[in-house]
Amino acid sequence: GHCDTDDSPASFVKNPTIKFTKLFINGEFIDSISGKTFETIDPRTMETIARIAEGDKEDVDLAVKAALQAFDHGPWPRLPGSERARIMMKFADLIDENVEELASLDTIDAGKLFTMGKAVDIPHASSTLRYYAGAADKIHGEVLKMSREFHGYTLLEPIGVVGHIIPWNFPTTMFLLKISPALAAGCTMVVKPAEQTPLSALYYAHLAKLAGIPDGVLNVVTGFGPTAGAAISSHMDIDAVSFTGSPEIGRKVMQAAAASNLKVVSLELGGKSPLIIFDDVDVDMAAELAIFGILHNKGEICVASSRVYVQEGIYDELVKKLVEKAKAWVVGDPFDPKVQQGPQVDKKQFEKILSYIEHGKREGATLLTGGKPLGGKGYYIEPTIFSEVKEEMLIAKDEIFGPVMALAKFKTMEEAIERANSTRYGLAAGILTKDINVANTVSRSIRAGTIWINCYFAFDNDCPFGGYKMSGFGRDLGLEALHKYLQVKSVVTPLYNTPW
Ligand code: TXE
Repeated sequence: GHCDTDDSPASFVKNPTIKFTKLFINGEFIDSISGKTFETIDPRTMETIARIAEGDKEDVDLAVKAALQAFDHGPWPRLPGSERARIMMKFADLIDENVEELASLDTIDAGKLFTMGKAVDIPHASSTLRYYAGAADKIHGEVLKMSREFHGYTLLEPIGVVGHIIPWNFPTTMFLLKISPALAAGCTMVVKPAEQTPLSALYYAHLAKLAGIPDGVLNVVTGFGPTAGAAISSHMDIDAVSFTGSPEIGRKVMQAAAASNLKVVSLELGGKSPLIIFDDVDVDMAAELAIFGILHNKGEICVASSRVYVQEGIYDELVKKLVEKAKAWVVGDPFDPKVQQGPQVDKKQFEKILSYIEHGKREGATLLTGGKPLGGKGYYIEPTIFSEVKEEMLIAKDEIFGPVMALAKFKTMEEAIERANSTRYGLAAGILTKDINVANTVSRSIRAGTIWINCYFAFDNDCPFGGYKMSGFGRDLGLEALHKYLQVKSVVTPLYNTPW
């Protein structure tokens, strides 16, 4: 039910002063060249929080110039890895020291739960920085086994100037997940945060400078996709672009990269992840995990367990529990510690979700619970469950990116594998069973980048994360991600008979 009690936290946290609203280029906060600004909106109140500098192509040019200068002549790529690590560790400490303010910015900007930001998202983001700081002085190539009398070895060099284009659903996680490996590698970069959530990104830029990251290494250009975003993907002096967002824009990023300088592209494009629940599990635990898998972060999560397949033996019992739990799920002000689900990020997403719900009804799926906005102010939507969902329905095919579960019944493991794979996405999958043979078979049969067995959302800095199929390519996190930002150079010299 709706919850509007509002007892904690303190009001200064709920109404943070917005300190940074300008572009961060070459170590300075500056206005956009055009002087234009855009509004960032609080999805709880639908009111403007602040006006933010609107970067466009010329501003991206300026940021890339600074990044190129910092790459070609600045200290960052030339520092010993241990020195980059020291500065990154300091950056991480500053994030921890400002955890409340940062969590608060993401709550007002994205409608995210404050308690979750403070306890999980922000501390995890600083841990990501520390993970890659720890790798910064361990980046090295190998000695090659040459077939003739040559000495050959590889050098791992930073790829150059990197562009990061990120979405709004995890403003903090996305920002740190992209910049941390690139910083460790010795790259310089331009980040374009999503237009819905620019606030924390600018705060991170400020903290990076305080930590001692040299000017020009980390630039943040706030603005819109078709202007600032497209200027990054088509820039001639950006060597690699890392994008997280929709498949539609991922395609555009790749096209722009191809049409310009053939920059290296990596894409993370969301998913329609199946959670497969077998007969032998604890039904209550399974229901808990399935509900969390779709309702966490209001369903605005690329690995949401948006398709739930339940084996017939426990189907009726599980469905009953799912509906009970969905009805008890608390939707309301994300600052309230009792609340489990805040508002959707903006009007566009809110309307998109509601239109998928209408599709679901028209396509003949059974609406078990939810299906409506909460009413009143703010982009709140009821936790929604559809059953009898078939793979050919739109609500089973498309990423809804909201609190909408698509439920289906299955008989055999083979059927579950087949149906779980019948999607163009391949980001993640969950398997709940006590049978090790089933877990092993299914995990190897699902075409997805991450498989969670008897858990869900079990992210770790050391776990590479990314997609199969149309969920994209390239990996974030893990040592794997470091290699997106490194070039391999082979160096060869004669062993004995130098000709002079
Ligand atoms: O994404 P966009 P939107 C999915 C999710 C969601 C849908 C639409 O299903 O409902 O996408 O969300 C920038 N050149 N995901 O419209 O447009 C844009 O400014 C370069 C899944 O917000 O892809 C923002 O910074 N950049 C996902 C970023 O791309 C451009 C997370 C993402 O926005 C651009 C978000 C252009 N032409 C949405 N146009 C995930 N993988 O987790 C826009 N952008």
